[in-house]
Amino acid sequence: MMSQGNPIPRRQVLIQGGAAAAGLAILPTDIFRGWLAGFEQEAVIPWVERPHPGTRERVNVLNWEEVDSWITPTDQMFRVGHYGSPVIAESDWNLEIGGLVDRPRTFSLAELRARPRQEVVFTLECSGNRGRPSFMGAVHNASWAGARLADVLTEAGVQEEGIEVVFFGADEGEEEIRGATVTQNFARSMSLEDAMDPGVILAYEVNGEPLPNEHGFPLRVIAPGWYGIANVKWLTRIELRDRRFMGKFMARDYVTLRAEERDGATVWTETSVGRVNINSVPAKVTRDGDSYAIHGAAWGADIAAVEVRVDEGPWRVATLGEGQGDPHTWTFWRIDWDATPGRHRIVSRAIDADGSVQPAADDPMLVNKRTYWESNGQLTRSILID
Ligand SMILES: Nc1nc2c(c(=O)[nH]1)N[C@H]1C(S)=C(S)[C@@H](COP(=O)(O)O)O[C@H]1N2
Ligand SMILES: [Mo]
Repeated sequence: MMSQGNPIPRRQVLIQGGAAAAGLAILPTDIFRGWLAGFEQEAVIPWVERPHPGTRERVNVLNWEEVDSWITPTDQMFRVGHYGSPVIAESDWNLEIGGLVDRPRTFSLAELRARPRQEVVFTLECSGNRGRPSFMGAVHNASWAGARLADVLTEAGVQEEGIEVVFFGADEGEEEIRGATVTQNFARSMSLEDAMDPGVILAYEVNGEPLPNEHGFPLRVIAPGWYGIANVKWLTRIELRDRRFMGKFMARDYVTLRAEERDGATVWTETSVGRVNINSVPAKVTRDGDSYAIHGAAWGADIAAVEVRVDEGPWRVATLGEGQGDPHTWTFWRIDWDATPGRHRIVSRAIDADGSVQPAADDPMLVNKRTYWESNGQLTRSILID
């Protein structure tokens, strides 16, 4: 039951001031307590467009209609491994730091665990999420713990010429590169400046447990604010280099190709997938007696507002729930809906703290994009009310 009625988001209360002052007594945490319990009592009305049957089993993505906890349980987290999923024994493993550093060294897992522990809740999204109709829930919101990368780099003593930090995974595959066939490890890089961000950790735990094998045991990079690809699993080596790194997952795969109009001419740009973009989806429609509600999630930015539109109606402001104010986690939202029988189209758009709006599906930015990565356009879903 939605016993708390139709609460006013705190931001709105503050804007409306005086008349709504009574609303200030409702703390955001009170507002959302009971929502999750409410979810269970409400009936979920399935979307008309179903993902392909068996999708969940095949690629292990979230089923949005089943999402009922803000933290994604570990067994429901999607996973991606381009070169399979190596199984590593802790006793056979260490982390090397090398290249342009004054004090190259190795760490055992115990040595990393003994360092100051940093925790972060982070919504990790595969940049291919929503790039195809069958790949719709490649996103999870989990709690990670690990050692701070910046401290490890500082201790290693990055040399003057060291500008690029390359992260190598234990997983490897055969690649054909300009006529040569080579065996390569999965690798991604960041500029030294990005790698020194105090939010980036070398994570050994997720949701309070050691990393499961498929999520990178024993150690992975967790880089809040970056697409999944930057979060290198099965990490074995961190290497400082004096020039840009152009490995497969930086410069060939995970490249966004886009046409941009400049002075009447078309310029094609190719950019490496990196920081996450603002996004939102309507997750489910629920019914409780005669009351309908639309629930969803928004992420990829400091979410200031989410607006929802049904058919050709006006955009209406949703109520933000758990996650509001944290730019690195998803924010749950919901809105009451006076549903009428028939088929309806529901679309959401997220707006960040700077006022930037999630692009419409027909925004030139998206229409002129030729690759499927970074598909963050507004999502329209259909539903049948009887
Ligand atoms: N070593 C390694 N790390 C990797 C990958 C990989 O194939 N190998 N895949 C990346 C991609 S594309 C994504 S979306 C995330 C997925 O993280 P998860 O499997 O823990 O959900 O891991 C990233 N880290
Ligand atoms: Mo990904």
